[in-house]
Amino acid sequence: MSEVVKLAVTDRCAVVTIDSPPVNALSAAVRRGILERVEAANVDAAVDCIVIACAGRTFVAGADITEFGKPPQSPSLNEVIAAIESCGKLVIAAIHGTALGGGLELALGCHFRVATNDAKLGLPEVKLGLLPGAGGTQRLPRAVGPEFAVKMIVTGEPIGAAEARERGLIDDIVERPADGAIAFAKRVVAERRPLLLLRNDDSRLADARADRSLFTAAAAAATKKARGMNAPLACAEAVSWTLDTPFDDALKRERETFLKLVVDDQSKAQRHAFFAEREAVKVQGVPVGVKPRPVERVAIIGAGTMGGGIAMAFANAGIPVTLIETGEAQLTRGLGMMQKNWEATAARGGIAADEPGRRMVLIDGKVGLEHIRDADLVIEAVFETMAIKKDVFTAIDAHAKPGAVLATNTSYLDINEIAAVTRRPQDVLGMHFFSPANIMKLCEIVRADKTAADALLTAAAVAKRIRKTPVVVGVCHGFVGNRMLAVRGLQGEALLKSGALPEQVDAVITRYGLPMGPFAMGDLAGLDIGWRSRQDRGIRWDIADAICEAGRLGQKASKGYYRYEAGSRAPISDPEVEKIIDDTCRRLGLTRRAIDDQEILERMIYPMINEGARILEEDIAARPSDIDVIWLYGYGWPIHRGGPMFYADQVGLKHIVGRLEFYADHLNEPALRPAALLARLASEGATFASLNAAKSDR
Ligand code: T1G
Repeated sequence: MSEVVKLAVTDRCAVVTIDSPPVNALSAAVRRGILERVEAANVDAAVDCIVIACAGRTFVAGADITEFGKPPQSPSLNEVIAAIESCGKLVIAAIHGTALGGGLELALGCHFRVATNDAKLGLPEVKLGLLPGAGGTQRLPRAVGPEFAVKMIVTGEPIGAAEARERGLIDDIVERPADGAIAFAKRVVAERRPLLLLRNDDSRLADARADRSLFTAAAAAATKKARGMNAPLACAEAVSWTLDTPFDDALKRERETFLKLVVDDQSKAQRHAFFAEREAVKVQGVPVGVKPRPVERVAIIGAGTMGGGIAMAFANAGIPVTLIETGEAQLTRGLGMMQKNWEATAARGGIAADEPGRRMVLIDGKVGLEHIRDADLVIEAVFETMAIKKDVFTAIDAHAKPGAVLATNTSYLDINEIAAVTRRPQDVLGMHFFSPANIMKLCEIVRADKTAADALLTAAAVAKRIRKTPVVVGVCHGFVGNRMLAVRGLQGEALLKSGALPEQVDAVITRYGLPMGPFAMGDLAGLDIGWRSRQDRGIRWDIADAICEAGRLGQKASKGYYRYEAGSRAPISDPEVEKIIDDTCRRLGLTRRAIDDQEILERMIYPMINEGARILEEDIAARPSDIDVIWLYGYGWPIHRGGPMFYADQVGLKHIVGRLEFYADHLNEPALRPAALLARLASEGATFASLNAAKSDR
């Protein structure tokens, strides 16, 4: 009998307990175990009802994602659920933690569901480029109605127990899952309530079948943000079958659609992203037994856009913050921005109306660096010049208590140089947040040469506490993300010289799936930032500099690579820009030519992949999948493309090497010559994924 699924009979109730850590995923062994146990309980005369429960921290968190793409093993989840539905006894699911994907589908196959108050219930398959493949698209609408079901399934967002009961997804909220389920089952038997299966209950579909418009509107609203992804549309279509297709036919079509999506590149990319994120948080190269330092109080220096956003991220996680500025005026402005942001979120219903006040209370605004003395973690977010950073770190060193972790939010600068101005470089590292820092999920944790292992673990642990994804990287100019961004920027400049226009390049990049192209993004951030940084380093980008010299600094000047109407952020092509490009190229003796979209895509993305390979060669990133996580959560890389290094494997490294060599020769750009690692992997027929596997404990 199964080891991962146990059976115990109490008071004529069979409790089937799944015990397969860490999240009771429905592996083949678990599916077999449930089937065995349910069949055994069904024929046991001493049993009246069956409870499906889980041991450990959560109910079933879904199918076992590691099994996807491998030969299917029976029984399938549909077979397990069919066995539950055809068993003649009352079956009830006892939920705690999360009931997700196949886990919720299993529960939807039961007659009743109870859950603990903190439970979360959802069908997140769409986040893996899939749709629920074991009846979720047909049973959930019968539980909560098709309009709400399509929203849950297309967004993949879970709901809490209270809302689940209110909407009819669960029948009751209980203290202790199994005991509560047994008590509920006893009441059902005592009250002789009918044992109705969702597959046979179309009562919640009647309105939508009578008037389809509500459902159509809900499906349209839910799929609005599909942006080139197949799964959201497939999910909405499957739910629509509840309105016009018999249950078993729809179940069959759902399965066929699932099998199509599971082999699709988009789902492979999204499954890669799922595991890449979980690998990234595992800090490499830390001796066993090293523990993070305790962090209760945090001080943030600078209440500007970044400092304010970082402080909000801490307060959002309930962690008190001392926010330090050089003067009252700056402090008041910073605090005002934060209050306004939270109030805007509350106005949109993103947080409760009283939350802005509650979170502002956690922010203690101060003027003067002496106020960092009690902090366990100090995060500096001041102006991005080395001189100012060094001054501030000298002062931090004077005031911070021994053992405090000292982090800089620099986006580019050499953290070894910053650490060297302190007497405790072992406590110094980078915590590079992304704007807006209260929203963006990524935090690059930059390990400097002398950073202590426990300081590193402390920063990673704090990042997770404020719901960020920490990725550890090494010190170089721009670390991982911005270093690759600079290479893309350089190619953007080169493409304009070759003959492309900003709007053509941006269109290719947004069609690929990124939220914005490089030129519109430059205009949003302000072109003077890059211009100043190039001047500091004595670098000239002819066209970009000419645009700035013409006073076109971006949205803040109502013109940059595009022009902007007053009060609008919509980029408008401007013939003036084409003239600047033409004049600059004529002055440089360059002839521009027609450029097709494929060349633009290759010259935008392949050099980034090449730089990614160099970053791996230099151990600035530990794994190719870390680079993917950085681009997915820091730069809006489309999740259904998996990240630049995953994409490289899909395109084929040999092809990319060939194209880079072609461009290096024809554009006379030695920098495009393939990196040694990339060339080696390509010649060996190997992949970046093989490097991930080598570094993973999976
Ligand atoms: N399969 C395999 N491994 C899983 C897993 C799963 N479903 N869920 C988590 N893990 C591993 C994870 O890789 C990590 O491993 C460890 O468990 C802890 O996870 C038929 C098709 C449940 C909210 O999409 O959202 O059902 O790194 O670090 O932060 O229709 O895990 O330690 O080696 O994330 O506390 C649908 C996926 C599947 C839910 C817990 N289900 N999981 O979060 O821990 S498709 C999902 C989560 C499906 C059916 C279809 C989260 C969590 P390691 P963790 P956490």
